[in-house]
Amino acid sequence: MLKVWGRKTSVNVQKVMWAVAELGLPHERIDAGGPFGRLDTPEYAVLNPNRQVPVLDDNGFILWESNPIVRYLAEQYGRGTLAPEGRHGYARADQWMEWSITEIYRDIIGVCFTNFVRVTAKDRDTAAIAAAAKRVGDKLVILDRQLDGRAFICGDKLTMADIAVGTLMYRYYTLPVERPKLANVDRWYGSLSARAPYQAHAMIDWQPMKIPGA
Ligand SMILES: N[C@@H](CCC(=O)N[C@@H](CS)C(=O)NCC(=O)O)C(=O)O
Repeated sequence: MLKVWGRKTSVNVQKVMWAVAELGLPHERIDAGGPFGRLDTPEYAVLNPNRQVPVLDDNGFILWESNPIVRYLAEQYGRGTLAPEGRHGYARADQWMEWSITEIYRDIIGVCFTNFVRVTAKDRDTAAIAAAAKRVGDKLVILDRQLDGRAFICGDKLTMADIAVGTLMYRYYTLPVERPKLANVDRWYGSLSARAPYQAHAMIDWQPMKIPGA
């Protein structure tokens, strides 16, 4: 059976778990990271020498890095659904997965989320948050154009592209940051939020993760 190592509050674990749920794969998730520790053990270093979550174990095939895990699951178990058929369709979905990491991840998670959850209110860098939110808003204009006339990023079906980008969106929409009005992105996020697998794995309340004073 498929095993996923990682706490459910990790955005990168959420991405993998959402894919697993969309594919309907029998699985076991093992808590690791954050308050659960485990990452500094010698056994965990064998699974992932970076000592991070998530890690996938598919009957002995071990893989780390959330986007490659999602791509693997999509190709292995979701050809024609999460993994678009054909080189061009697949590459287009892959392009948006990469975009999520290179263009918006750092500002949403590394700057905004981190400042609201891991920094006390007194030390919060509000200028950095505002600048990051502005950069994300500008980038999401590009996504808004892509979603014009499309239900999902690559067309009428949910793909691995929606999983990679969409996982970040729950945090983006629930953080107290300035967001431009983007009708297509709002509609798309609304449709993700209506899916049971997204609700179960990506819409995880992050308020309890706040450090005291945050
Ligand atoms: N690029 C990696 C990043 C993994 C990562 O940053 N994981 C974080 C959680 S989101 C982690 O393991 N943090 C240590 C911990 O949870 O204790 C991926 O996409 O899988």
